[in-house]
Amino acid sequence: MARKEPRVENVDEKDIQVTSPKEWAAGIPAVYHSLKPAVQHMGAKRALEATFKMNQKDGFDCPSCAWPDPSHRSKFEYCEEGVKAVTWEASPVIIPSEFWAEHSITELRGRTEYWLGMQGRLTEPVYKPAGEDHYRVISWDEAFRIVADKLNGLDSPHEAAFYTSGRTSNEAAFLYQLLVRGFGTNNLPDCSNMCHESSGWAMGQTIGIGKATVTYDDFGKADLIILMGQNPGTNHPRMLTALEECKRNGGSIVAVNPLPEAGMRRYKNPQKVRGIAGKGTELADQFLQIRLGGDMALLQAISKRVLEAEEKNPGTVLDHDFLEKHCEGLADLKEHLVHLDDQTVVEATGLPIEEINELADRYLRAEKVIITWAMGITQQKKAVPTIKEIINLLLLRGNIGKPGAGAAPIRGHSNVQGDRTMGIWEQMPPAFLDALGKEFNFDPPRDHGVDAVETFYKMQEGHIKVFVALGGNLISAISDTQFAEAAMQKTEMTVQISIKLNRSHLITGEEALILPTKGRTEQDIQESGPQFVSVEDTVCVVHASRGNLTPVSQNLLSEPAIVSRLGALVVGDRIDADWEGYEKNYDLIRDHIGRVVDGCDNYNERIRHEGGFVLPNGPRDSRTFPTPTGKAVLTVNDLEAVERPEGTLILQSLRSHDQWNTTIYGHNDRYRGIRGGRHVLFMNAQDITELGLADGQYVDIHGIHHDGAERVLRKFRVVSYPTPKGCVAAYYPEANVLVPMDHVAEGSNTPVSKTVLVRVEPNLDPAHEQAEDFKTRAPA
Ligand SMILES: Nc1nc2c(c(=O)[nH]1)N[C@H]1C(S)=C(S)[C@@H](COP(=O)(O)OP(=O)(O)OC[C@H]3O[C@@H](n4cnc5c(=O)[nH]c(N)nc54)[C@H](O)[C@@H]3O)O[C@H]1N2
Ligand SMILES: Nc1nc2c(c(=O)[nH]1)N[C@H]1C(S)=C(S)[C@@H](COP(=O)(O)OP(=O)(O)OC[C@H]3O[C@@H](n4cnc5c(=O)[nH]c(N)nc54)[C@H](O)[C@@H]3O)O[C@H]1N2
Ligand code: SF4
Ligand SMILES: [Mo]
Repeated sequence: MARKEPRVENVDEKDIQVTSPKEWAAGIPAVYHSLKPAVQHMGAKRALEATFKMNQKDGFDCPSCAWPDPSHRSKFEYCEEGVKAVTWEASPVIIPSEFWAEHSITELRGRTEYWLGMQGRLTEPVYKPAGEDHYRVISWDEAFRIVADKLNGLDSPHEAAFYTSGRTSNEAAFLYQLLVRGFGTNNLPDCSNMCHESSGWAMGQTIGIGKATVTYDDFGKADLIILMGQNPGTNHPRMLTALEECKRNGGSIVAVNPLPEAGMRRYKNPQKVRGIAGKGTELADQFLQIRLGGDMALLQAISKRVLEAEEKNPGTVLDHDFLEKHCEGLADLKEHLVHLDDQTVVEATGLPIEEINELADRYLRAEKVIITWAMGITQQKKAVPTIKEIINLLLLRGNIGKPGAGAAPIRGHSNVQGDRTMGIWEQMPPAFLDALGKEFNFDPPRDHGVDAVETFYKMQEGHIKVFVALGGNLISAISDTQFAEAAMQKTEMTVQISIKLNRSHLITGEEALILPTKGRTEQDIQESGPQFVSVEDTVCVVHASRGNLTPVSQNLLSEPAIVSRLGALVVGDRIDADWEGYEKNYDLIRDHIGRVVDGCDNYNERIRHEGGFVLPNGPRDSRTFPTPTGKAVLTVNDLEAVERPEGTLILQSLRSHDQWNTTIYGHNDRYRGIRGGRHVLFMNAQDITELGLADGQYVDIHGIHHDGAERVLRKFRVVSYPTPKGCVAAYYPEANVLVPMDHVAEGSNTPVSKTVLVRVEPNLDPAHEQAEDFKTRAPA
């Protein structure tokens, strides 16, 4: 394919513009904005080929988020974000061989993630020898040999860590964990460690399974959906269609969020005439503008009101039959919540008591309730107990295991849930390891491996010497950027299997390699013919995904091919694996999956059914709870206030509308009214005044932590925004500099990216003292 030049605009943070935040999401502007870049970069033909196959039964799974497809699909089962993801991946712009001689690694480190991503697709394996500052192109054989020799030369397999990001297919993930365990370690950190790990722990300990207990159709059947700590308008856009369906069927929706996110207010469905012409559907019936970290108190307050209502009208409020048959712990929970006082709740949540009462009334009136949540809940110090409180509230009225009701952690990466099902976890349970060992005739390691945060401590201590990543951009995604980069640079070798350039390729070990791979959208033809892969969505539906575009280069290997070739050299015949065969025919991988992974029997056959199949889920299907006692557990959790000393603020880090995690598509955050920049700090107007600052002023944001280390982000613009007093927000991954590595959720070790203590000071750089060029929003 002919090289096309990347078009990279020069983004000057000085020209940032701010207007009022939007009240609605999607509709015509969204479709227009989404199609424009696709057509510009890809050419109309390739763009159309891509979008028409996205999320169709014979096409590829949208590589963006994990939101499910309805069983009746329209011709346009995609959203703006999906189109952006596909465009970013499938644009036929490639990095030429000369690039590596022209740019030193040091120079590239000065570039932004946006610039790096816009250079185009990686198509050749490259290698940076020790002591050099440039990558150079090498052959695939050389690349595999260098990595294998290094791994095989380690004193212990635990000196290597193997990261996975959640776009990886089930087939690649299964082979990868086999390679790692065959090699002899459980060091399998993944993006989930930073994402829904807290959900997995809390749900595992209470209902016995860390996955959503709802199906797609349940959203349309619910009387009430409570969305907590989630911004679906940007991060799961087609979820708004499911919410709209709930409303059309007479259900109501409540959003609990510090920010009035656009999609929560009004939604214009781009696939419906009324969405384009009308005002759209009002989605949220109630919006509770909660303080950062206040959710646990809110949930306890609602549960307490449920229990009080039962006291008043015995036998009519709780689902006694369900509680007796299927649950334990009710008495302790009752006893605990009696002592909760309203004052504590009001302080923690910042919510008027009337709003809390209103939500309790809504909950009591509804027969079928779904609670959904995402990063606003999971990336908190008390995330695990908070999610346990979600489960408590649901269990009290039997809202698990019946139509239109359930617990719904909304996953991020398109296959992050499938990767876990396939064994990507540093702590897979013994039953899985037994089955794996039996299938491949070896003894898998049993000691738990390291998670994402632990990986960095082990690197810093010199215990992890080789780092391999199957996708992702861990150095930008993890907390404490300075600490993390220093730790990564202590390793002896870093190996990144990637589709595009990112910062993780530039913060390297002594030696480093980049192995380019095919994307989800691209055809994958092997010796036995065209191949497909499979993925699992947020509601446990497993289905096939077939790329249809011509790969941007014929030199690319698929992820399963890369992992098999490494497996042959690193593990070889130490286990009974047909490494050569897997690459030729992915059915062979699926045969193993069918025998090893719970719920995947006859995988090859069932994955070929139209629309795939649904994995079993005890709580959802039959109110069977795979806990040690066979019962769902109501838990007692102690509240702890988020401390905010005078003069400090609590910062959350979040996603803009123009990014995919660490991938920056552009510099606008349309729904929040930001154009042309990302270096902004959203702040409550009263805080701005009290701190003697002005809207639009440049400030420095200092992290405050007991270790006293300097963590600072300089020259960010203050943007007056409807966020609760004391709570500020900035974009991830820029804000990761401020999150201390040991600031993690209790129990799940997930970085607490949503409550970081900071201090804000005027930036004293004379050139920026005045913010005259700042275009403030017109008064609302
Ligand atoms: N376009 C796009 N789609 C994506 C992604 C992307 O980057 N871009 N990322 C994917 C991934 S991996 C994930 S995990 C998901 C993330 O999806 P989200 O969880 O929606 O992502 P965030 O931007 O982190 O937004 C967190 C939301 O929680 C709110 N929040 C923060 N703190 C609190 C709190 O203490 N309490 C409550 N109640 N709310 C709070 C924030 O205001 C914000 O609305 O999206 C996935 N989809
Ligand atoms: N402060 C803060 N930190 C956070 C978060 C937050 O909200 N705040 N969110 C956390 C969350 S929820 C997550 S999930 C993590 C995300 O952490 P990661 O999953 O590590 O990061 P991504 O940005 O999703 O990874 C993007 C890279 O993946 C590669 N890639 C894309 N598609 C493919 C593919 O098909 N194959 C391969 N091999 N590579 C591919 C590309 O090279 C791209 O640069 O970040 C976490 N970090
Ligand atoms: S909602 Fe998520 S999976 Fe669906 S099209 Fe949009 S980005 Fe893709
Ligand atoms: Mo995520």
